[in-house]
Amino acid sequence: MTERKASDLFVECLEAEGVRHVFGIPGEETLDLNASLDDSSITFIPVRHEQGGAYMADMYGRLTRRAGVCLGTLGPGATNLTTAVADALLDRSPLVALTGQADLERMHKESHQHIDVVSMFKPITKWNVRLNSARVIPEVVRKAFKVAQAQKPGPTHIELPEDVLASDVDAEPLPSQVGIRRPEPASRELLEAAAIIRSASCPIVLAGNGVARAGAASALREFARATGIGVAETFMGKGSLDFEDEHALGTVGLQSRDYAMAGFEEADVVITVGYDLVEHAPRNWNPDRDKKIVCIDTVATEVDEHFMTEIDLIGDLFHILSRLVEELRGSAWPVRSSRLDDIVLGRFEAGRADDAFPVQPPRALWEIRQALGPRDMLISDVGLHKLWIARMFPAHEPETVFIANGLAGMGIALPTAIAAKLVHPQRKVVTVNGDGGFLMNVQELETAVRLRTPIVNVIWENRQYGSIVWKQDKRFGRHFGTDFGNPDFVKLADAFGMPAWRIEGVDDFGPTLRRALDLDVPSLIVLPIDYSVDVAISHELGTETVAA
Ligand SMILES: Cc1ncc(C[n+]2csc(CCOP(=O)(O)OP(=O)(O)O)c2C)c(N)n1
Repeated sequence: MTERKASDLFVECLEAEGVRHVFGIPGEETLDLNASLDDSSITFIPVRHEQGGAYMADMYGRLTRRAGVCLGTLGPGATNLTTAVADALLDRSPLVALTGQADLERMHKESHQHIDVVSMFKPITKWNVRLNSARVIPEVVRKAFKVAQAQKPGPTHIELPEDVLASDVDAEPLPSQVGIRRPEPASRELLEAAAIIRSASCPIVLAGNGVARAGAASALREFARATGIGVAETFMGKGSLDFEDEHALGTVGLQSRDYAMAGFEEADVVITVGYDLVEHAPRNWNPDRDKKIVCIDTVATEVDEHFMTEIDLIGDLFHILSRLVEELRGSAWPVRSSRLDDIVLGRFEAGRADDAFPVQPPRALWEIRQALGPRDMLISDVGLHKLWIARMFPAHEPETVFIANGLAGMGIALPTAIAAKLVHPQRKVVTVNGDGGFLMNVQELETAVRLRTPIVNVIWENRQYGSIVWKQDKRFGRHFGTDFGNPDFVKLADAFGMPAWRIEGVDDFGPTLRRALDLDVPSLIVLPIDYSVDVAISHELGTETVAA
């Protein structure tokens, strides 16, 4: 063992965790840490706002299953991180946030830029600590990654007082343990669950965010094929089944009757798989509390009066689904059609022939689907466009359509797309944004240009906070506080040094999108959108149950 600067040891510990990138903005209180990063195998990626850096870490973690790392300095750097850290908590992304801090000896008194950052991070992290001594760096870093990556994944935070990182220390990194513990339910529980499902006259699966997170989509597909049981997906569960799979019942959650139209009304047993209640309250699909619920998840479930489960199968989703297939061999239910899917996909297909301009959402989504391959990625920002994507954009594979539906913060799409492209350079990445949300993290266009991450950003321009207009019009018959002007987005992109186009006719969108996707630099497309066609595409589907 050799004595060295604590910041060097800290970075060695990050290397031991397999960290390859740190996204953030350096500060005066992180001088030693940034110097140590500069001397390491880790690439520090400067961003243009800490929120952008934390969103990049969020997506990096989600796609790699290893915690993404972001850095901000004390005070304002730390406060700027919080929105995206909170997103990682509610969307279940492994993330480790690092913040600088003043010396330990000035923390007890009023002091420049000092706020109690650890208290601030408490409600938005799974675990959160101030590094009080250099000696414990190996334990603290290992714990931060272990907790962040454990099911259900989420953010942790380490505060780094400047004097602690500048001190000398003699210690070594602890080995990273990446093997995920794969606990299994007891055989008795599996048999009991199989018996409940076997006795069902009309079982149905509700698949959530956890399916992709646990890498269980192929097991779910096999479960559906072997049993005939249909699968409805939440917004974040999109792609658990290929939408063309005969067992796919569609994406539920936008309107009150989605669930009924997908088959929940007649269902007597609901099998939830990786379902996070943060997305849609179970009241929406179990209003009378009369469904028998078999819950398959990675950790013990939330309590909700509409989600009182018959049995919880807690453990590895892939394993549990495979075991249930064995137990249910011989019992097969008839494949059911979904009225929801018929309405939505019918409207989607009809979109191809819609030549209205400004463009209506179904046509815009139809063009994007044609331009992307099955494993390419569409990342939605938050607004009315998100509801259209959730409702209508058909997914072939898990982790190809990203809809932030936990925290649902505007401005998520651009920075997360940069990280997605870093992780999967061979896949095409498109973002769809409202003109409101896009400006919230527009500064990261510079990061995208600098990193040469060829993402295509499509802005649906309507000069309004569209989803709020939609809600206000419905409730009050008028809207207010929702209209704004825009910069000339093409000139703005040009100022960032990237190609951009404004679509002037509906038939231009598809070819322009293809052209942009062929480039090896980021680009931007402004698409005038007409939101007058209601996202609640059918009165049959009832009133809306979600906020954007
Ligand atoms: C950071 C943040 N602020 C406010 C909201 C509330 N909100 C949800 S959607 C929305 C409007 C989005 O407008 P825009 O980005 O233009 O997209 P559009 O609805 O027009 O598609 C607002 C204000 C939010 N989700 N996140």
